[in-house]
Amino acid sequence: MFKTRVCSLLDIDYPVIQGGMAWVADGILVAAVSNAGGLGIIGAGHAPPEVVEKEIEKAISLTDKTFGVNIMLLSPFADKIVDLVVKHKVKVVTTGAGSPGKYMDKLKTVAKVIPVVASVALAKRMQQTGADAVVAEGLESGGHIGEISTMALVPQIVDAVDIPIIAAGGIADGRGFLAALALGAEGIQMGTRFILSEECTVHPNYKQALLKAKDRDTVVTGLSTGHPARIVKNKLAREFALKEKRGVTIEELEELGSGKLYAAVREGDVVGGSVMAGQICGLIKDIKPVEKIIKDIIEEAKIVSQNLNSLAR
Ligand code: TUI
Repeated sequence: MFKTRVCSLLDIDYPVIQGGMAWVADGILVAAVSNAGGLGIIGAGHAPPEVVEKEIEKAISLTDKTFGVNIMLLSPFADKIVDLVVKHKVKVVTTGAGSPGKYMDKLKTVAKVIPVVASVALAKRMQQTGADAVVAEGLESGGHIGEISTMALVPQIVDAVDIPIIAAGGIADGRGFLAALALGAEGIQMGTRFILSEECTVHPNYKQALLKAKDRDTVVTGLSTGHPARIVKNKLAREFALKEKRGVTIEELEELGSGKLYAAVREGDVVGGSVMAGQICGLIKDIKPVEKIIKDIIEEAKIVSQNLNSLAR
């Protein structure tokens, strides 16, 4: 059921991918997702290579299944993370916040390369450069985002390229999964849903902040820096809005954001820290084991698909 090109490309049972969230997606979460038949992805973010290498080694020790690493292209350590991927023969790489063009040849010697894109133009460029698939990420996502919603972005990219598309942004259950397939995607990537899993090791305050958040409780900060990010509304978000309204320098805004994701995720500072989450956080009411998250999505999608089928008769 729901076997797509994404399943054969990545050697996974279900076309369900866990977003490579910085400071969040560690070896434990990643191994849990891959062991449950999806694809776990370590989030390198801005972390130094020693830290990322430990998580790669942890994932290797906890699963025999395929897992991946996300390279955040704004990181000063991106070159070093590429070297780590090659050293450990990591089988899948996703990239974010830029174009991985200059790393493509090197990465492709060991890994399937799946850039995260937020536009048709970049999706086409990535196909030309040799990408194996792309993640089409809508503005509903948490963290750094583009300008187009998932509903509008996915079918436009599906029509523009031949490689498989994985939809991301605003998906957390079987309805979202099936909707993504209806748009022509061959898999989904979820972040927020996997933060609210038993295996996710983020600070309990972070999970509680997400459980409490309703539909309108996220906001996009840092638009004027050119690197907008969706976070849960809090004191930091208000400070960002105030400074942006006053027209402070990009440097001052970047200074305000620096280290704030780590503070929220690992230290539990959900007031002054950056609580990145997608708009779908309002839908998620429970913390479940990773395996149940994936199984529930597939089961729900089967039922919804049957309901739609009878509606179409
Ligand atoms: O990368 C993400 N999400 C992230 S990265 C991150 S760490 C960070 N923190 C603060 C500021 C910036 C980053 C937190 N969340 N998602 C993938 C993604 N990539 N979303 C959007 C893009 C993107 C945007 C523009 C990719 C390419 C692009 O243009 C590149 C080009 O050359 O056209």
